[in-house]
Amino acid sequence: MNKDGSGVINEILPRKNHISRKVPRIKGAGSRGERLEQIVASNIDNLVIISSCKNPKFNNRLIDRLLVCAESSHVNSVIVINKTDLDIENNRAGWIELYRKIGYNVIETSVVNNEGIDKLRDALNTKVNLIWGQSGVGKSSLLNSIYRELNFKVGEISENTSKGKHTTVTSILKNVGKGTFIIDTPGIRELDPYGVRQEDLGHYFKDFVPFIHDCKFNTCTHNHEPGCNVINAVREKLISEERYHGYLNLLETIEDDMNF
Ligand SMILES: Nc1nc2c(ncn2[C@@H]2O[C@H](COP(=O)(O)OP(=O)(O)OP(=O)(O)O)[C@@H](O)[C@H]2O)c(=O)[nH]1
Ligand SMILES: [Mg+2]
Ligand SMILES: [Zn+2]
Repeated sequence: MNKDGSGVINEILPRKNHISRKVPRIKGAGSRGERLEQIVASNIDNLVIISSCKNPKFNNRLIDRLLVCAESSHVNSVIVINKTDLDIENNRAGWIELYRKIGYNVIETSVVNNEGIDKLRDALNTKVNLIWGQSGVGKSSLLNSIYRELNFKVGEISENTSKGKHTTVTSILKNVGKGTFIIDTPGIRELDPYGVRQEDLGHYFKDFVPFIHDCKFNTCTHNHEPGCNVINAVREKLISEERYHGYLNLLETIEDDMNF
């Protein structure tokens, strides 16, 4: 309890799940050393992954990393592609098709055009929602447009880098009524899932799962092994090459850091 009487713990509820990551590296500290688990939130129903079409540019690699966090924690994910008003060429279409085909709920939104806001509200309704994504993608803006009373601080985008300026600096949980909770979080700079072993990573790529069991070795990491059915599926275009490259990129990070 704090001196002013606030912050009382009434009851500790059982933890049905938790979302975690490796503690981010300190800038300039090098890549050596153990990276501990940072628990971001517990008892989550939805990991709401916010991305943007532009400013900052669409980042499918980060989406894939966030999906691994959700899958490995058995948490449902919702993918939001925001700022559709800036994507006049409709570059997002292929990505939307890809993630929907895998089975994810993908919602297109624009705070400017008020597009998809009702759909997003419905997806969050009666759930505990962790809102996660890069700085500047519009996490706080989207929450403000769904729940007018929130009035979260919204930042601008740097003209030079098209990136956000880390406006939200601490995670905030709010009860927005009818059993709906939202957690707005600061923008992610880097994200390494915690406690995921090389031989398990493939299981967290939902589109790989139907193929994994026919790999020659049951410890297959789908990288170089002979008789790998995931590699076959990529060749036959049954798995997207982009997803496979995202997988290899993550596999390498896990290899780099044996301490988890
Ligand atoms: N064009 C356009 N701009 C948007 C949209 N949504 C948000 N923005 C702008 O994007 C900028 C960043 O929005 P924020 O809501 O602060 O982004 P955030 O994800 O909360 O960023 P951090 O708190 O830094 O992690 C602001 O200038 C918003 O006005 C959108 O749908 N379209
Ligand atoms: Mg914010
Ligand atoms: Zn394999």
